[in-house]
Amino acid sequence: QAAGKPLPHESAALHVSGEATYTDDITELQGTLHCALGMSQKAHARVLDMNLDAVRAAPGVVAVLTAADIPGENNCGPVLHDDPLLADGLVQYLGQPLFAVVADSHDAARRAARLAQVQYEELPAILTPQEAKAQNAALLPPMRMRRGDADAALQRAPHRITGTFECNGQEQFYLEGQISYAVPKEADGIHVWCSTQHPSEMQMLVAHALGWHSHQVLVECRRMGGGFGGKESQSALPACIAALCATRLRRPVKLRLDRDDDFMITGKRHGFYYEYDLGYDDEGRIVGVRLDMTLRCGFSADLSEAVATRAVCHFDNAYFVPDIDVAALCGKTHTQSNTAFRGFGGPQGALMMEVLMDMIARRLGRDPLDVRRANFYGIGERNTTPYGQMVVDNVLHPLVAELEASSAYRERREAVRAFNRASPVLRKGLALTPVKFGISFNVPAFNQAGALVHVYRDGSVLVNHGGTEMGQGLNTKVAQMVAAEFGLGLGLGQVRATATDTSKIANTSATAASTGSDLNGKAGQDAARRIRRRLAKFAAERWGGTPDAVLFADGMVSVNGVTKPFAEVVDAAYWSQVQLWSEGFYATPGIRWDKATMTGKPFYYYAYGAAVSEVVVDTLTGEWKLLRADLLHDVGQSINPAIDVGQVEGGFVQGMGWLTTEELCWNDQGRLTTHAPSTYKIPAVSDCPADFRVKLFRNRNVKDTVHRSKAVGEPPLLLGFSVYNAIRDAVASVGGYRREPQLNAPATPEAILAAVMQLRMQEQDASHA
Ligand code: MTE
Ligand code: LUZ
Ligand code: MOS
Repeated sequence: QAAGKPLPHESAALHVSGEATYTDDITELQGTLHCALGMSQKAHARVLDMNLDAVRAAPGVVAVLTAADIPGENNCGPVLHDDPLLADGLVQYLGQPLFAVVADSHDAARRAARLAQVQYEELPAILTPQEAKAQNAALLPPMRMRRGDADAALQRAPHRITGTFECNGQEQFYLEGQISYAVPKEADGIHVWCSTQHPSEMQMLVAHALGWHSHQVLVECRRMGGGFGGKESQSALPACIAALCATRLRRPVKLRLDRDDDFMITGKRHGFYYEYDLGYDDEGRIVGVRLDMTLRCGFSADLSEAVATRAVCHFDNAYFVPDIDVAALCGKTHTQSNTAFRGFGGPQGALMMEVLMDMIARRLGRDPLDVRRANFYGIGERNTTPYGQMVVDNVLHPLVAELEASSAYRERREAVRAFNRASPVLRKGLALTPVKFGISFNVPAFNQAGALVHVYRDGSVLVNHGGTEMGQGLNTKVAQMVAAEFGLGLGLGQVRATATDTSKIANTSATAASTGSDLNGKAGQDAARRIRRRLAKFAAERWGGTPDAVLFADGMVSVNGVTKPFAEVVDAAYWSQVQLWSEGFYATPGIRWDKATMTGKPFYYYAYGAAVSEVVVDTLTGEWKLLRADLLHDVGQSINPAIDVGQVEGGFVQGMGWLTTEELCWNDQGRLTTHAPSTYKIPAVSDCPADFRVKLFRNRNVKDTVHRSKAVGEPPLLLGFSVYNAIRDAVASVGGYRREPQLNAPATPEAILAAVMQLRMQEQDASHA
């Protein structure tokens, strides 16, 4: 009964009443101290002297710790060991933590942290991906994926476009900032409550920082107030520093980053710089591409290698590219170390392709949808990706056809053209963009998960799994899958999910790559099935019939004409010494990846979707508004349509924010000048279109996923491209659709206005000539 129903999020009532407990809401133990970080004021410098006397003397200060006070490894980098907890002699970005202050209040700690007197010897800083590329400043070996002969294809292509493009990064802006609360336990143990997508990684990094074993560290997270990738690796800094201070002082220590500090210290989505060379034929079909991408990685590697890999594997998006040569450079910049953000490089790869699609269409004077269709992966032919995986589950043809009709795309294209002919100042734009997103961690081993299900004697069920809840509804979905096995619902006294806890499930993967419900749903189902099999065997022995014939439905267990409440059967089984709890495990089959050749089968399946957006742009001010958006997204057979629609809407709006209003600016000193909601603008409720039509595509995963569902967390973010492309379409109307707007992402009003003015000037020049 529970599977496939639009049930409310398990914590919905707690979220709206304010009762939901986040890390900062945990009742503080007596003697709790508060930590704040002192930050570098230079982007790249040697620290000549750090005078912390005034910090130590400040009111309320209990201790000040520096790199020298770290007993274990001074690192919180998840892959390479290049991410110091506290800078040790060298600073590599403005905002880098230099020391930790522990005081009796959060405010006292923050005030004291500003009193340090630091002398620097400044070093040259690299502040943009272009500079990193020019200086060949790379954090990792360059990456390259090739199929066929791109150069030969470009030579023979009837048409060619070359140029450069840029997209900026994006701050995760989780409503709950990074936070950890560390409490020392007996015999060198520590319990860390941490807002994290990756408790097992936090456990390991805390152990390394303390020079301890993993079994001494317990990390727990009931829920996050959003993660969006920002708490996949970078929850480690607060976790390790809080743990360090707590073990040193033998008192509970909380480290909560203030919003500004969170912006200044933690990494964001990678901004990209692209150089492209594209060949196409008269139909608009791509013949060959050469693409060179440079990532703004920041000062350390973090997850950038996997991000770059996903970017390279998503440049194709929905399209077959016969001859291709894509390179990616993990550029080192002296800025925050960029990290996971919803889509994990996929959006940056696919955005370039979607911009190119519109360029081809404009040059050929064809409708962009026709050009896109001509390039779609085929069914049966033209269906192998550049990395060698066959696209066997393509639903783009029917999906896009359905959206084209339901959104009245053709009629509205005509209407937009007619409107623009009659409107000198306000210009409308329309775009349909598709998405194909690969599901699985591109590090094959990470595709595993565990769960622990307890059935108590009263028939109530407690579910624990290795995934984390960040608002996306994972606990609800896993509880639904477990409830379904027992014929229960999610009501009171039935199935309840508990906090993620490293002492319950070991060696978990990050809740990331949208795989949370695929992996943990299967693991939870596995655990529940083991218990159910035991219950069925018991019931058949007690009441007759075969175990296979035992039915679990509507809170009852039936066999051989006997029907009993679930709780009664459970209690009877207990008295017959039946084990009523179980672990469960799942590993995605068949994932392969060869890093050297960049080929394999990195994805279990693909999720698809498409969106149509219509905007109106004021060409005198650059302001714009999204008038209507139609979204059609494939989640396979939905476990919970209410939650899935929420994910699709949220992803779309977050993608729109990235490409339009959210702008990260660093000044020439490397200081991030947009570090608070006053200067960094995420979309608000009022930015949602008044006419917002969101539908789930009727589908069933061809792969054996839990309930035949598909992952939904990240793919809809790419639907936001349609807003950006619609803005470009509106701007292009100023040049009679003959010229390409010079418009990078984000398309802020300033950038839109500049692009409009440039087109107007070009038009004037052309008419004078
Ligand atoms: N939805 C909410 N409400 N909050 C979040 O932080 N993170 C996104 C997505 N949806 C996020 C979210 C990201 S980056 C990922 S990878 C997935 O949720 C992770 O959860 P899942 O794998 O269970 O879908
Ligand atoms: N790969 C991926 C990863 O595709 N998505 C992720 O979130 C991720 N995280 C860590 C390592 N590889
Ligand atoms: Mo999501 S970026 O994979 O945490």
